[in-house]
Amino acid sequence: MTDQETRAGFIALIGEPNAGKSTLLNRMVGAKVSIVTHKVQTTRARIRGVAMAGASQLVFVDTPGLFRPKRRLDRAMVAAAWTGAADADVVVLLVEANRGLTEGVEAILTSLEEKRAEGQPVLLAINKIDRVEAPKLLALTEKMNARYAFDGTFLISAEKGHGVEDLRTDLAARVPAGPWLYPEDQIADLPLRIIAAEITREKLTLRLHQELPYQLTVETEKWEDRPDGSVRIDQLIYVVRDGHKGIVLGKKGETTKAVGQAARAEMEAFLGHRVHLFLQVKVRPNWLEDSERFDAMGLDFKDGNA
Ligand SMILES: Nc1nc2c(ncn2[C@@H]2O[C@H](COP(=O)(O)OP(=O)(O)OP(=O)(O)O)[C@@H](O)[C@H]2O)c(=O)[nH]1
Ligand SMILES: [Mg+2]
Repeated sequence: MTDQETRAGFIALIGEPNAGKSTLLNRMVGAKVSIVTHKVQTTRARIRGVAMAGASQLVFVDTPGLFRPKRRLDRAMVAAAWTGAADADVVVLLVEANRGLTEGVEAILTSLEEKRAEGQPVLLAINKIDRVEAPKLLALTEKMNARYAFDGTFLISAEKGHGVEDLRTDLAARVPAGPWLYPEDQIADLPLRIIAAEITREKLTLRLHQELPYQLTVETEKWEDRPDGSVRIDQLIYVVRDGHKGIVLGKKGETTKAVGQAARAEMEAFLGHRVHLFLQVKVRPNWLEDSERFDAMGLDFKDGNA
């Protein structure tokens, strides 16, 4: 270490579903630790990724999208997101440039006004700027800042990387002085079995349509390191209906097979060694009301109480 004073802190990324929170976390960390899809409600629990900025360690907390929850899982997800914000040293609100100040963003700002801790900085990151013209960005920046007293505004493209380094530099100065919270080479604070389950859930979400991804969950059942350096991973895909099982399996099991291949390739890249992945689909009509499933996802079942 240099003689520079070290700093470290938690930065919560909040926003509507699909705003690009997980994409930003991955870009900050420089590796894919949180899954990303084009669909809303991809992230279900808080995911911590660790990034460095000079002598500052930035622990980014990716959160589920904030929306008006209807079901138990929704409520638990939204509660997890607000807990992430409450525990953070800095909050970054992501807003999509092309959508602007939507009703959903308005609702988040109203909640932020109530929930924001004394002195907690809130930054605005207008994301997906690669999709809109510059004059629109200026107007949105003004409109957002008229609505809420942000401590800073950043125009970014989490996907392309524009503006991300400016945000990183700003955050590096905002986190409190103190020792680092994680070893310098750690990139995520999430058990490997959960990361592996999330990878499979991402591939399923990308392949399946409509409500189905929402109604399934993936758990790693067994993790066996083999003497030859490879690992055997057994996972269960829980669905709520027989019909869903058929869809997840596909004709002659081809959907599960394709999902398994894509997931295995990504796990191998992440882990740096060979993976033997075994997927099994189980019908569990009540998994969405099953506290064990919530525990496995890292959610609090009671947070889902109506
Ligand atoms: N064009 C463009 N697309 C982006 C950008 N950032 C994210 N996306 C896309 O937006 C979609 C949603 O990204 P995510 O990172 O999964 O969004 P999220 O906010 O984590 O979504 P939830 O987990 O559902 O709340 C994906 O298809 C991303 O590729 C960006 O800067 N530009
Ligand atoms: Mg996400």
